[in-house]
Amino acid sequence: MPDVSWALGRATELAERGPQHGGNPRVGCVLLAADGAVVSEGWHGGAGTAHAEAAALAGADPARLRGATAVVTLEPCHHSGRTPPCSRALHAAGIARVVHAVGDPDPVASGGARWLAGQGVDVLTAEDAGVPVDVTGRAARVSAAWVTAMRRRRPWVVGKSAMSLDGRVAAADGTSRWITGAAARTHAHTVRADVDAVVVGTGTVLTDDPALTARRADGTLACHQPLRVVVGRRAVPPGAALRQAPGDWLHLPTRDLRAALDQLWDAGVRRVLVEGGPTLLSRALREHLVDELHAYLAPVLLGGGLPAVTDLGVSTLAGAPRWRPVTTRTLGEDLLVVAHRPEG
Ligand code: AOF
Ligand code: ZN
Repeated sequence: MPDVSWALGRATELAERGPQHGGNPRVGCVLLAADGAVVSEGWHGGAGTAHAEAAALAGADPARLRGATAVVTLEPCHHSGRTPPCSRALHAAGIARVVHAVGDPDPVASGGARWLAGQGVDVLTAEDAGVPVDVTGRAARVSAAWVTAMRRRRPWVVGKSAMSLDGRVAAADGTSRWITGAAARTHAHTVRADVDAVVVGTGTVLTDDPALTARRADGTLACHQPLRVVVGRRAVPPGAALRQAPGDWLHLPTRDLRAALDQLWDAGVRRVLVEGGPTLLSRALREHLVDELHAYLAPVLLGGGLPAVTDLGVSTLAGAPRWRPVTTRTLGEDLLVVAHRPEG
């Protein structure tokens, strides 16, 4: 009996190799022969490249696929997009059983599970296949941001702030460079390189004049550059650094962040990093538009200055939203706390 739980754990690891930018989910796939041996594995390397199932099938000995089980983190697609449908490819290869962790919420691509079942393939959710909840949970988390964005039809929003231990992003005189150290700043650039768009307010452009490109520790540009977006009514000065830096940028002259996100969604943006400053981040939080928070905490105390977040309408502790911590890690002398918003 193939160990489907192990295979789903492995498929999750494989999925994590894929990018979070580009508009497609991270997906991993393990093909198991009837005797439980691994036939092959695959993952999705980003929009326009082979899907996880197709990648796994491509690496398999066709003779070993008759009666095999495909274990996938996401329901196989059933559409011809940039690549052919995985549902048909799995069926054509003779796969007898498909186990998937979560359904595909994309109305254009979904339907693979039902179609495969109609062809006589044994289609099971991971839960129905008896996979432990912690393994299924990890498999679901690998594409959760993308799934949530698809369901809501708005980009997944990561809000970032680099602050002192007492929650300030600038000292009383406005100085803010640099609160966090090199390791934290390098990490923030890897996050920039894995989103579709980075969003800042006009205030940040005027005070910090950021280039907003994704750079490596040595200063060279990362392979993937996010679309750089400035939101707000004030003009972007002709000499602004972001105008000089390579890559696309966009000014959305509105205060309506929700409308800006809708516009970005229509342009194919699925994952956004709201980088600042505190005015924009606070507004995004107030409007419940932030899904994931990245708080970089530096061991410095300012005792005054500009707070990272203001005016959330919280008047008593019991009324304060408690975010769900996802990970905590040290970066040099700094600490990074990643948390998801309470409602999921
Ligand atoms: C899968 N396996 O590895 C991925 C899936 O434009 P395409 O052809 O890349 O299709 C994108 C859609 O396919 C995407 O919106 C999602 O519904 C599904 N992604 N499906 O079976 C994969 N990446
Ligand atoms: Zn597919």
